[in-house]
Amino acid sequence: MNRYQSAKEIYAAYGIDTDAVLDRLASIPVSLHCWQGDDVIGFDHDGPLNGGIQTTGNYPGKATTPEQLMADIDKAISLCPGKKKLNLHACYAIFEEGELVDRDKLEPKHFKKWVDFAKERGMGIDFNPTFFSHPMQKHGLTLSSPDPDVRAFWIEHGKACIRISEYFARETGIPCVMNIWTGDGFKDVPADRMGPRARYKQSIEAILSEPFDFDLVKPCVESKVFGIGVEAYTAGSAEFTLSFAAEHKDKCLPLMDNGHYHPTEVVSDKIPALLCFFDEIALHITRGIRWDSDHVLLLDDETKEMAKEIVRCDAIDRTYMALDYFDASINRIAAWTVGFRTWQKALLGAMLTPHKALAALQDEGRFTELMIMQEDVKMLPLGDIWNEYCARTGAPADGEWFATVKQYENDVLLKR
Ligand SMILES: [Mn+2]
Repeated sequence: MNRYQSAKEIYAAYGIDTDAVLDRLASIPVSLHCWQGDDVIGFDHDGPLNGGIQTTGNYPGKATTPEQLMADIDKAISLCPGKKKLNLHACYAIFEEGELVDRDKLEPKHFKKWVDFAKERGMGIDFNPTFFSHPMQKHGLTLSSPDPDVRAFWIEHGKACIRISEYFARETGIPCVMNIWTGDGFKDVPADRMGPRARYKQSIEAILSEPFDFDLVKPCVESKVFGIGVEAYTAGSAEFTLSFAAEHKDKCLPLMDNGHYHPTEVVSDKIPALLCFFDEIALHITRGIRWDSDHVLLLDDETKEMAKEIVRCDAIDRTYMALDYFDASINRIAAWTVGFRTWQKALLGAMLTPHKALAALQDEGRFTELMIMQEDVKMLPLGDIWNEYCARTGAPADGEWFATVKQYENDVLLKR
């Protein structure tokens, strides 16, 4: 008997059909963020990344052209099992030679090459207006600015992005999640906390007044408790965005990024809370560490707990999952690969957990046995099922993919 057959029998004793789990896991779309490949720069400006986010590190070989970024994404997805979606930011518009279009005037045609790329690979596309790294950020504010010209510019950008998102959905046949996040905030104690939020609310409402089909475009609002340079206050706080989404349920979803909360808060606990009130929710999956919200995803306790909540709440089809992190200090293709494979492992572990039996112990008040069983299932042979999953999906096993990355680094990245 091989290791998979042996593990399959162990899980079967818990009532889990591992073959069915592997089929299901391979069908769950997870959005891969293009911005890990070039440190969140994009192709529409020469300036640095600024406006509440920052990359650190100077690892050689980052992509500087659309062709390079697409080649790097291809390399990463070839190393990852599972169904992918492509996550783009508006600053990744691709212009013709000599053409430059500002963000308020972007059109679907500026993303046609991405659509071709996604369609050739059978992927849907998610999208994000880019409210940072741009001179129309005034005193660090965009949609919440007191300057009506600044707000108008960014509202037009948001509306343009809704039109582009609908284009993505129609072209690929897969709904497009369009996430609104701004770094709007203040470095130090504000004199007015409500004014920026009132303007932010009106601005997002203005963006969502652009006509769109909610079955095709899924606008989201993402909160963040702080940013680099906006440590004291953000307009888009957790309460602000969650309340906004609740009040606009007919055309907006809440998006939780697990790096965007106070360090002792956990998104795993927030997932079932939101599922009581929203038909669908969206996640940015990342790893916060001290002041940074964007380290490469690893298989730590909270990552596993988030996946468990999605699975045991029977919410795989109600949750849009996207990775969101960027590390410029290590090989960027390895960063993508580690994070994507990690989330696959977290989902697999969650799907191989006997949730109904555990919940029954809770409901029956048998807390001693619940504790024991929760500890016991941690030692089940997850790795053997993971290896089978990689083999069935044609992805390399753990320990077998980094040589490919190193070869690509030598052949391609170091020659840039
Ligand atoms: Mn995020």
